[in-house]
Amino acid sequence: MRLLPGFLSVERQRTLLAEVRAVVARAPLYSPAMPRSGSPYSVRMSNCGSHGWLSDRSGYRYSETHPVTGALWPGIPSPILELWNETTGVAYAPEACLINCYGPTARLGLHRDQDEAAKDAPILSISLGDTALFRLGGPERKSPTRSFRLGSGDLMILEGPSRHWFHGVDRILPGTSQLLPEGGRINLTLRRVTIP
Ligand code: MD3
Ligand code: FE
Repeated sequence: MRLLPGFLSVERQRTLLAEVRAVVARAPLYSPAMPRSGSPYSVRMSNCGSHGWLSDRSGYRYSETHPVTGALWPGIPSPILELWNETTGVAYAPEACLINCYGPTARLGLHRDQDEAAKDAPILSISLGDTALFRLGGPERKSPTRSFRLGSGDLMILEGPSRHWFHGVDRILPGTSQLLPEGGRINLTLRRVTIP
């Protein structure tokens, strides 16, 4: 895992935020349901890219279309693709950009990302807005965990073994960033889905 704290200048954060706003205008945030129970996540989501990550009663999967509008996901904006090229060191493009939107009380339980056929491709995480208390474990649910803060403009690259580790967001620290006028946090998770 590589953590790049403060990688993005405030100007670059604002550029990314404007691109995310334009995506969400076409592909609105929605509240996904958890498999089986159908309980809503506290995080609202949307996607851009050819593959969008979805969760609903029937499980987790990638879809080419928005679950509410039925439209194809918007493309991944070039400033976001440029960040992938700048930091991951791989020659192939990401296919999925999941947009996670956290209000002041939203959280994300400990889980692994394992819905991608491209199991060895890196994952790039971009944090915007309020700081998150992030938890990173190990290869098994019972592995010891540590927690650290992800602030606005921080990047995290998951590559090698860490790509498969358990992780989650314990909580958001409200009022820690001025980037989003409405408060809260936006995380962009870029992934390769199909085998390059
Ligand atoms: C560590 N999102 O959407 S991104 C997710 O901040 C997700 O919204 C979190 O976990 C968020 O699946 C964390 C950082 C991240 C992404 C993938 C990982 C951390 C990871 C894969 C392995 C280990
Ligand atoms: Fe994850």
